[in-house]
Amino acid sequence: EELVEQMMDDLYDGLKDEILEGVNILLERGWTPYRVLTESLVAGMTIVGRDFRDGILFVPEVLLAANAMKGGMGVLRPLLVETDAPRMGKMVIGTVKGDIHDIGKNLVGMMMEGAGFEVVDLGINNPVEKYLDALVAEKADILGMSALLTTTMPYMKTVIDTMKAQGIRDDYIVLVGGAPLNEEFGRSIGADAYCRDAAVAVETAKEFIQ
Ligand code: B1M
Repeated sequence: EELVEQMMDDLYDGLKDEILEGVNILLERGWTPYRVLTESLVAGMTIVGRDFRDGILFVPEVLLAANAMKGGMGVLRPLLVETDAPRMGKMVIGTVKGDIHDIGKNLVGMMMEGAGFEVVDLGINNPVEKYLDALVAEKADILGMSALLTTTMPYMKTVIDTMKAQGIRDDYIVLVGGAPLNEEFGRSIGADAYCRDAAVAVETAKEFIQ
């Protein structure tokens, strides 16, 4: 698809208006919001990530790409969260302390809402107290934590260990995700599950909530 190729270039170049236009055109062509999301925006960001890693792109360019991606997600959001699915449960989600990456977390939040979950988004850079206060105040069923850095992912263990120390670990389903994690890491820190992507997060949450 030519337009999708173009959109990947536009995302790479951080062209938000062009991304908004592309998203709308794909929707008009009958693409599902999820397909637009994964095949144009997420795929485009993967290329940005590769060139960021290889030192071809730098933080300012990646910020622009992230901003363009968020613009596109803004168009898709109402479509993804619109649902007549029965109410499933409540999730508190946030990116861990020291980490400001939020695109993946936002995406998980949207997909969870679309599946009928209520989502409380704590944003980025969350210390353990923020998670625990929100879980209690919101009477949540699920804690979702996101980390994109190898240096911040260990903080997930800090949160789970604090929950254990307070005797509340088993009151919640704890799901973790983010690019540098894997199943083994999830197990080792005592999470209930590692979720590879937003779709897996939804499926996993549904399994646990039943
Ligand atoms: Co950053 N960054 N970044 N960055 N950045 C990465 C993560 C990196 C892998 C890039 C690279 O080198 N290849 C690298 C980490 C290396 C490492 O730790 N091993 C990196 C680095 C080094 C950094 C800085 C340190 C750079 C610097 O300053 N020198 C810095 C750190 C800032 C900080 O957090 N303290 C930094 C900054 C930034 C920007 C601000 C420029 C920007 C973030 C903008 C924003 O989020 N608002 C940014 C971006 C955009 C990236 C990449 C390119 C893309 C991340 C992204 O949005 N992906 C990223 C490269 C990469 O990941 N390959 C990179 C798209 C998103 C849809 O995928 O987030 O993986 P993802 O989410 C997926 C799944 O992981 C999963 O579902 C999502 C949807 O399918 N998932 C969950 C995620 N969270 C979940 C939670 C769940 C369940 C599933 O809970 C239940």
